[in-house]
Amino acid sequence: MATGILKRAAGALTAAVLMTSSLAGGYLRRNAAFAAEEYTTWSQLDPRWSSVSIGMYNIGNSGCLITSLSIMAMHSGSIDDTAMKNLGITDISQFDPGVLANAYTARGGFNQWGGIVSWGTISQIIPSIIWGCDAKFKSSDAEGIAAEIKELQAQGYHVIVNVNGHHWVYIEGVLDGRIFMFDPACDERIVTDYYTLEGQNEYWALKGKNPPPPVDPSGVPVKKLPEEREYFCREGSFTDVYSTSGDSEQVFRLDAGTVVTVCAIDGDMAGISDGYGGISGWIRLDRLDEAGNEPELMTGDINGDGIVDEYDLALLNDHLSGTERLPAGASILRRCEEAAGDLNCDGFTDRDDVAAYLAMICG
Ligand SMILES: [Ca+2]
Ligand SMILES: [Ca+2]
Repeated sequence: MATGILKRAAGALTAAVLMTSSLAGGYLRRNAAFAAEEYTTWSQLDPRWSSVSIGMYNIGNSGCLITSLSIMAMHSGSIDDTAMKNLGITDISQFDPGVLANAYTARGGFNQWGGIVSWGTISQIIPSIIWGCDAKFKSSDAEGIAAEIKELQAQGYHVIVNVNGHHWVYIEGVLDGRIFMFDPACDERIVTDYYTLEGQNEYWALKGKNPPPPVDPSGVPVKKLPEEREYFCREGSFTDVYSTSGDSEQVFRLDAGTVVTVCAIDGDMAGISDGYGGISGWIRLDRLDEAGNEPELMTGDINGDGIVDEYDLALLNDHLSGTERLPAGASILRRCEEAAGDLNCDGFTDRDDVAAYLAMICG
C-alpha cells in the first residue's frame, strides 16, 4: 500500500496535515483562567466543582442537571446583578456549576439523593430564568424530537433533555437535522452520535434573559466513516484538495480519475485519509464519484482484462510515479489494483515488480 508518503508535495501537505489534525482532534476541553468563559465545555467532572455536595452526592457523580442549568444560565446571558447577589458572587467570571449548586443547597433546593426539589428554585436564584415546563417529547424518533426542539426554541425556550433515563444535557439547537448539545459528561456535540433518542424523552424548557442563539457548529469533531471508501476524482476538470473542510486554502490539485481514499465526511466535504488515522486534506464531495466494490483481480492483471501484459506494466509505472507525486490518500490505482501489481508476491508493489513484469513480458 502507498501508506501516504508525502514526497514532492511534502511542504504543502505537511501544512495541510498540521492544520487539519487540530480540527480532527476536535473539541478539547480547555482550562481557561475563568471557568465562565468556557461554559459550553463545562463538565460535571471538573475538579473545580465536582466535589461540591448536592444532597448526599456531589456534582461529579450526579450533577448533570445542575451543570446543564448552569450552562443554560450562561448561554442565555441570565446572570445579572441580582442573580450574582443571590449567588454570592461579584463578577460573572466567578459563576460555575459549583456556585449554582451551593445556592440551591442554601435554599434547600436538593433532596437527599441530589434531586432538584422544586422547578421554581432556579428563578429564586436567577430571576431572569423563567420556568416553562417539565414534559415529555411527543415524538418517538430523533427527527420528530428535533422538530419539537426547534419549535420550543422558536418560542424562546432553552431545552435540557434527559437522554438515557438518568443523564441530562443542554440542547444547543438543531442544524441541518442534527441535534447539537453541550453535554456535562463528555465532549460529544451531536446528541444522536452518542445517545439513543428512543422517544418520549423527558425535557425541561426554560426561558432566560435571551432566547437560544443559533447553533455554532465550529469545533464539532469530524465524524469518521466506519471504514475507508475509495472515490474517483470526477472527469472533466481538476479536483482541488483543501487544507480544511471549510475549503479555505487549496493545497493540491488532482487529475480526473485519481483515486482518493476517504475516511471522513463533514457536510459536503470528504476528508482524505493520511494512512495513519488522520486526514491529509479535504475535497468537495460533488467532485468525487464512489469507486464501488473492488473487482477480483488475478496477480499481475491490474486492468482486469484477463491478460498480464505491457498495459499492466504501464499502469504500474504510472502508479509508482504517482506515489511520489501525489498527496497522502491519493493514488493512481485502487487498493485491489495495487495488490494485483505485486507480481512477485512479496507484499509490496514497487520497482521489483517492474523488473518482474519485464522478465515475464520480455523473457
Ligand atoms: Ca491486464
Ligand atoms: Ca512486489
